[in-house]
Amino acid sequence: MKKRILNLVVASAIAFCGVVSTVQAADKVKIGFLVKQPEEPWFQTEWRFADKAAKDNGFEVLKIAAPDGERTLAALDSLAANGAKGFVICTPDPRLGPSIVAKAKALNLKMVAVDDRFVGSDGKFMEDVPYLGMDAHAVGQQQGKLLMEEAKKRGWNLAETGAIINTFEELDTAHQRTSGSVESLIAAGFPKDNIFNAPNRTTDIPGSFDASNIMLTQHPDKKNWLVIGMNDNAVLGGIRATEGAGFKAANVIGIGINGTDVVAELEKKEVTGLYGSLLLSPNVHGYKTTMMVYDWVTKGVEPAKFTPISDATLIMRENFKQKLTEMGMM
Ligand code: FCA
Repeated sequence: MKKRILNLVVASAIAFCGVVSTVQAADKVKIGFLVKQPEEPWFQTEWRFADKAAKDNGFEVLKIAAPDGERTLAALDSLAANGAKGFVICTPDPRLGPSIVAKAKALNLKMVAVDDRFVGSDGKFMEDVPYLGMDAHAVGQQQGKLLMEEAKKRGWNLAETGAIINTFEELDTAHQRTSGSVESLIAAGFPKDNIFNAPNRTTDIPGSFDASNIMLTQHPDKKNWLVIGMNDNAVLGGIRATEGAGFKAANVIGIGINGTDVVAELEKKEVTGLYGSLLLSPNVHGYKTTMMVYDWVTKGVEPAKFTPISDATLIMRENFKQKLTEMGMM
């Protein structure tokens, strides 16, 4: 009998705890984190650190894929319906800015843009929307400078060297990076006539592979290639294209941007044309933007309109594991 009563007490205690924890979960502040390319390790890393911010501070992050305008706007409705108070977004298209702002206002959601800055109907940045991003031009300049240093180290004849520039002009951050890179090439004495723009249709490996491939076919006289692009995938596609065209790793130098999306490449047994990547701070991008929204909705602290993040570290085969581990990303 005693045992039965004890069991009953334990059971009701468990049930009570269950109710309490459900209530707590329902009460937790919810914040959305929408990204344009959830398959990219860059965005997965941002998500991971957004989750860390939530765990450290006892709130919840709703991670949502937003690959196009329709799904982005629908996601905002469902965020509001789920009781979210705000969101961070890397938009699939900066020109969606005005519709996203209007929808967020109507649903009473606070928002911070990350990585890709909103562009208004006048073609100018929507500077009223809080934004966190990197100094894209400076990072591009660094990419070009490092590529030239490595080409010089290899003793390449620049007259026989081509540079493929994987461009994506409709995205400002991409334009800033690739134009910065080209500036550095020219400043370091790279022949202008050997710089070939390869407009990418999509910002992924197939997009840069196709565009780079066309350039390689059009310039069969070049013996060496520099591969440039706005991020790791834009460079990786170019590297794959040089391999397809029969170039050896010794005749190709590519340096990515992001650092998150080259781990598998740098782990390959055989050295490839990908020399390294400029590792940015997706940990900071993910954690900080999430906290900006959280502090805004819970404490009324309005975030700065522009938060620049400027660190970029060159990672290569020799140091990538150590650097990524140091930053909690391995
Ligand atoms: C853009 C790119 C991402 C990353 C980010 C900082 O959104 O698409 O790969 O480089 O900027």
